[in-house]
Amino acid sequence: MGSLVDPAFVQAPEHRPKPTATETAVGIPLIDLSPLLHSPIPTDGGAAPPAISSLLAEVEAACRDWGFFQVINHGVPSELLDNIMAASKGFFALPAEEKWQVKRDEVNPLGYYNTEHTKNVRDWKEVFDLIVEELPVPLALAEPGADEFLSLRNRWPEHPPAFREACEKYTKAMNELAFKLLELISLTLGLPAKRLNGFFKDRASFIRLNHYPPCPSPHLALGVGRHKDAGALTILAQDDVGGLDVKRRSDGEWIRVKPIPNSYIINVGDIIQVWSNDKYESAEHRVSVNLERERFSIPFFFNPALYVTVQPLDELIDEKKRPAKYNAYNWGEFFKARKNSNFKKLEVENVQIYHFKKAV
Ligand SMILES: O=C(O)CCC(=O)C(=O)O
Repeated sequence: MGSLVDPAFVQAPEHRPKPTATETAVGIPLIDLSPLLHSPIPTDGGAAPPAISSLLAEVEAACRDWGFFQVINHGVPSELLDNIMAASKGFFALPAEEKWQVKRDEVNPLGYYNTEHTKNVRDWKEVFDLIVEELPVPLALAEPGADEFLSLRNRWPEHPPAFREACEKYTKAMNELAFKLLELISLTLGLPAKRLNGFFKDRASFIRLNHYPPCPSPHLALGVGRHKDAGALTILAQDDVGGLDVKRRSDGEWIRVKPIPNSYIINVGDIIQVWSNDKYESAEHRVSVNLERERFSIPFFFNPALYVTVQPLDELIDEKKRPAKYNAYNWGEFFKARKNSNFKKLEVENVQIYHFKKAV
């Protein structure tokens, strides 16, 4: 079959999806968060109740072996997801001219766009980005010269009318879930539950609404090319179409994540990889598209403040036995470089955490 899409979307042969994705019975782990509905996360250093201890063991194994897991009984009311999904569908169904009224540009990376590139190949999708908390100006500055961050302001479309409210309510619920997950992960690293919370005081989290239209050449293009998430944690909602593929660590096979109603997909990002000094690794993933059905997904990217210096946590480092594997880097600078390279095709590879890896 030849290409029916613009060459800008065509992946190199080695990165094209196979005609059939591997949907295995043993996919990414499924974790039931209901123990959190009955017992609080222990923050006083005391022993965790048995239900929380076994939850921690599951989270630890999932972060270590996959970097990905799905959660159910997470406590997020389902109508919040229904409302934001409806808002997203309503927005993407608008005429192109109306969507362009709220388009992102090189200065403010928030709003609508349909020209994102991942690893310099165009993605088969359109997106709308919004920041969760609009940042007060001085806090947004990572360093002198990073004045692009002054323009991190949401662009709200006029239609559909419930769009803004649906996004804001959903965002609040995501923040709560993200902090619970962060605290669980901190405990699995042998740290106090709230050890990582301080990095998120002026957090630069954002939400993306993704729309993947049907694609005439799904064997050549991808909805999102292979990538790892640069932030701390991602909480993803997807509809029932399916298309998210995760690279299995044990054999490098792409595994399709099965849609489960009212669940969220969680993945650890590069920042947790660095904080944990590689105990946990952020996993490569991508999105396959299909011929017939459009697909919608909503990732929530839980990110620390832009001024945070990211480096392996002191408590997990031992100069002799477990030396730090990464040099420190500034999160705001990293975020800015990534956003720029996603906006347009560049001739060079965009910044990756392995650029900060220490020579051994
Ligand atoms: O749509 C999905 O399932 C994943 C989206 C994703 O990886 C992204 O937007 O970075």
